[in-house]
Amino acid sequence: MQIVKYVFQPHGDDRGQLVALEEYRDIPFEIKRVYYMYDTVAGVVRGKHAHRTLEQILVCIHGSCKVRLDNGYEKKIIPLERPYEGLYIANNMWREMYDFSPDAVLMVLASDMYDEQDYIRDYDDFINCVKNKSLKKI
Ligand code: T46
Repeated sequence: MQIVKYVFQPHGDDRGQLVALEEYRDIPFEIKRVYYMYDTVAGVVRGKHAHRTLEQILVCIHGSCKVRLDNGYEKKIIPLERPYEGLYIANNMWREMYDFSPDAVLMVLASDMYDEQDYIRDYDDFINCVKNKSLKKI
């Protein structure tokens, strides 16, 4: 599984750092939605779903967390601990976010509006979906 991590350009000077994200320039899709999570309770695992079409970039802009990605064949764990790094998550990818530091703020840039129909929340459904898609490719 190929992990796509973007390293954004920090514009630093003697006042501190600033990162700017522009669609199609720094982010490979039109940004239709931004959301973020914070005050995540210790030990919690968020996500536990895949998306049919949605693409996203996750940036832990404060603190740290880990993301487990699963494409149905392979799993990888990616630590997010720098405010200038973004993890790209394509569609049809099971994701779990966990190990949040108490001060973690995880920001997500999304390619589309919120749509519950786009979620695959059952792991067996996700596996069936992935396997059916690779069968169609043959
Ligand atoms: C994802 C991971 C990385 C909204 O009303 N609008 C929104 O745009 C979002 C994202 C959520 N919500 C509501 C729906 C739920 O009542 O906020 C509540 C928590 O959402 P959810 O349980 O889906 O949050 P996570 O952290 O499990 O997953 C989220 C995104 O939903 C998901 O697309 O990929 O972050």
